[in-house]
Amino acid sequence: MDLSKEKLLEMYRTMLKIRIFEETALYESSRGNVQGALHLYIGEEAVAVGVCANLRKEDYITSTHRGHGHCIAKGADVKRMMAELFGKVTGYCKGKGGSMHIADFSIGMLGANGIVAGGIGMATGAALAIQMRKTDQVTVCFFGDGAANRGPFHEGLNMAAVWKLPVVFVCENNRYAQWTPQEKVTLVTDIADMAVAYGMPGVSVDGMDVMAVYETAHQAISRARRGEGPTLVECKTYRFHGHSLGDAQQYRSKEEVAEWSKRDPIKLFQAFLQDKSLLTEAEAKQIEESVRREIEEAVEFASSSPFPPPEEVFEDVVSKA
Ligand SMILES: Cc1ncc(C[n+]2csc(CCOP(=O)(O)OP(=O)(O)O)c2C)c(N)n1
Ligand SMILES: [Mg+2]
Repeated sequence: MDLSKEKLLEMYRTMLKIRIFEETALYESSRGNVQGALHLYIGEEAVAVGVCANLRKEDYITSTHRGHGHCIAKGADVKRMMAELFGKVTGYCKGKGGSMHIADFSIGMLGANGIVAGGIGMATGAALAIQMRKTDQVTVCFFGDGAANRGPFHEGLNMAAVWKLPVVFVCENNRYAQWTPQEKVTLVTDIADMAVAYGMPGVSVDGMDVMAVYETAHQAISRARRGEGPTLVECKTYRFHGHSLGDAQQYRSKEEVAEWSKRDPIKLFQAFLQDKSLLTEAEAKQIEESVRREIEEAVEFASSSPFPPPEEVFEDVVSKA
């Protein structure tokens, strides 16, 4: 696949941006500045970036409880994201939603989602809307291996296949649903094999390799854009941190984490770019410094923004007292 140097470096920068955003959020959480839960995407950056590098601004994505990477890869503003984590009025949900409710319709980011598999029905519906409007947009639905065992997975994939909807289902198989290993709850090794049940193509790809993800997603997204229907893409990946903050991680060994960490997707991509003489050590450092500055500015923005005023506590919420 022929991608320009500019595009490849942009992908590299976005992966770093996700990583540094989250490392910073974790640090700020330890200082008491983040309100609510944090599910870190660290280790899985190649999936969001490899997929979203194929998307246009007007395309849609749906996300999960582990959504920062999807938001950033689709072009969300890290200042408003950080402010949302800090519970500030300048955040995406005016500080009332937190990490799991970030959405930005202006860039087609239809929402993180605290309900496991909740995005599958939304993505299918958004794809139906595209089909009815007869545009060539596509929807990408990100979800986890755990979500593949919930009812909406069956309903969404079946309907999307039958109606040939322009949607790509991207399963981020990080081997665990909270503390439950995949093999305890799913007897197929490759979740991509489940696609057979719906009559759609299913492809399994190395989710630590951003170029492999890009190429696989490219095929699936192009197919959807041509009106040929959905694909199930399974990305084999791994989260380097616990499920969320305070996870003692007794369900996996330190050795297992260390083994997967050797295939850190950012380091792999850096090595790939250096091997192709597309990135020097000095350029890598420069990119990292510029990303660090951008995230520092986001923290400054979040810190200096006010909390929502108490008199607005019942505004923007679904139910009122
Ligand atoms: C319907 C529903 N059931 C249970 C939960 C609690 N819960 C939150 S995340 C999670 C695990 C999800 O695993 P997976 O889909 O593999 O995503 P991952 O966390 O690995 O990214 C569970 C069970 C929930 N949020 N929603
Ligand atoms: Mg999982």
